[in-house]
Amino acid sequence: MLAGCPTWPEEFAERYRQSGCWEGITFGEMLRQRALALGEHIAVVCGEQKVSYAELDRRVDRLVVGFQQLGIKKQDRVIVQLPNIAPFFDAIFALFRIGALPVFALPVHRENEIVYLCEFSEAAAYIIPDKDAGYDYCELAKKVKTSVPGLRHVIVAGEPSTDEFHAMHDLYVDEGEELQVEGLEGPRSSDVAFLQLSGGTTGLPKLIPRTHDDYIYSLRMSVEVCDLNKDSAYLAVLPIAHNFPLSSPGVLGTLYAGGKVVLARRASPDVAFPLIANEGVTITALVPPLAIVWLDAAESRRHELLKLQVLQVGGAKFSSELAKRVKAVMGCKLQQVYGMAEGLVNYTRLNDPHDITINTQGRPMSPYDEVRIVDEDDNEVAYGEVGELLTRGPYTIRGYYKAEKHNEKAFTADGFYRTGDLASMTPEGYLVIEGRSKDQINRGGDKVAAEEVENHLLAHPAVHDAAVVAMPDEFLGERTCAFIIAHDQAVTSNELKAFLRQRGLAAYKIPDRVEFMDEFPQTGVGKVSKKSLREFIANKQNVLTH
Ligand code: OOB
Repeated sequence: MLAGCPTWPEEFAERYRQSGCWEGITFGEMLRQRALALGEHIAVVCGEQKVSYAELDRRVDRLVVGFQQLGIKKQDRVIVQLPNIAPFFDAIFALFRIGALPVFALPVHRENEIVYLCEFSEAAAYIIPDKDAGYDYCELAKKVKTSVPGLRHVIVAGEPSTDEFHAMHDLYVDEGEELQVEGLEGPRSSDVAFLQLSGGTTGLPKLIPRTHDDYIYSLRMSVEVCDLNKDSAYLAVLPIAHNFPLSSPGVLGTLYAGGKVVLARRASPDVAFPLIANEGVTITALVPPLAIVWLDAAESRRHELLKLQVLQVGGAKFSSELAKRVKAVMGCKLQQVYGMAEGLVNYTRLNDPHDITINTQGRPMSPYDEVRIVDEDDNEVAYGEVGELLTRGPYTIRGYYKAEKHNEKAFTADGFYRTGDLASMTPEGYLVIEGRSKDQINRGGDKVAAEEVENHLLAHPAVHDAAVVAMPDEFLGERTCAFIIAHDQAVTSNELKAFLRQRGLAAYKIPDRVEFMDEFPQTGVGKVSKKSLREFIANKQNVLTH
């Protein structure tokens, strides 16, 4: 097992194995099994390209050898920052087979995040597209490579702009050659398969170690709850490196079920609706702001959505008013999904009564998930009362990667993960998300750690103090407001935003609004009262809009 990854105590591991949660197979084996069973059945559709299960399996083997020839080996970490394109699957399954660990970055991440990920995970390689959505990832990689000398290889799924980088298409060895490569021991199912990025509440993002056993179990349960099979077609519109479209049931769940993954390069109805019609898409997943855009477009375009059976919405709270519109406007079932990259995933079930589907965020997908809702003293509260949600189970991590100190706070002594979400539970066991106790802004599904942005703001010479909070927003649910006490009264909001951009911070973390103050409101013990700041900005917005 990779050092720095806390794992389940043996008695729990034993229970999860005995009860059949953990099947004992790796991702590499899972793909091989599907290829043998399904052969030429289509696994992935990306634009004109259609890849069968057998072909995907062969491509992966050919790439395994290419990666090995570069020196990528078991337990190496490899940053994967790819958009929704077919080579994503070649790359991650090849790494899985070697036992190297993808570290999943999102396409929106920039120099600041990538340099940190490379350094913290001591990455051996970094995989990027050449360009995507008008952004040049080779330029980004050049900057990253200069800052991180230990990064051995940059691999481009596309055309590299410099000879220093490898074109991924050159790394696939010819068919047959892979048979000559020996000594591939591969990982065990209990090994960590990859590292996911956490939404974060601290100054620096945390990495989430997920094992083959635990993640494949989460796929199996998702597939069961979402009723996926060989005839299902899942449209990936959200970036597939994120846990929701990756595994709930997402693209990997679809491959587990033997279905067809359809990749969308853009999330807009103009791109996605024709794909739904032409590829016979049966299920897709959105965050709430996108669901609003789709609902509006669907009013006049319902004929394109006839095959769609299920629309999943999650990542942030979906209001019941919007939830009510889904069936009427889009003609398909709504499924609410409340999950987290750390593990626990909750779904409303496809046959749940309307009232539950509209008003709750679902219930845990596994009978082995343990959830507790507790007050500030960690005592359990009664049904219907609000408290912090704690969870433990066969696919929920026991600790972040190399974060011993933080883990003491983020997990209870008996291994429950403190989600930082405020929830209540109905007598039927369904969860309703009521708010958040963690210092994070949920910007329409994109998570922003207040402390991370505050630290960047504090690096500006004119900033004396900074406090970042959420402000309500009709479209995104929340946006980010930065309160600043400045040394230098001349500094402007635009200057501060430009400063953060210059530091290479991803765009979604740049505050939407900056407010200057002489001093911050304080709590009884003299801490900055973020509650007062949130109220202040919400009131100010109200005054402006009414
Ligand atoms: C998903 O994963 P993350 O890791 O980006 O974010 C997790 C956090 C949760 O702790 C919660 O604060 C929020 O996102 N969240 C929701 C929600 N789904 C996630 N808050 C309210 N309502 C919901 N339906 O976002 C994620 C991972 C797997 C499946 C679905 C979402």
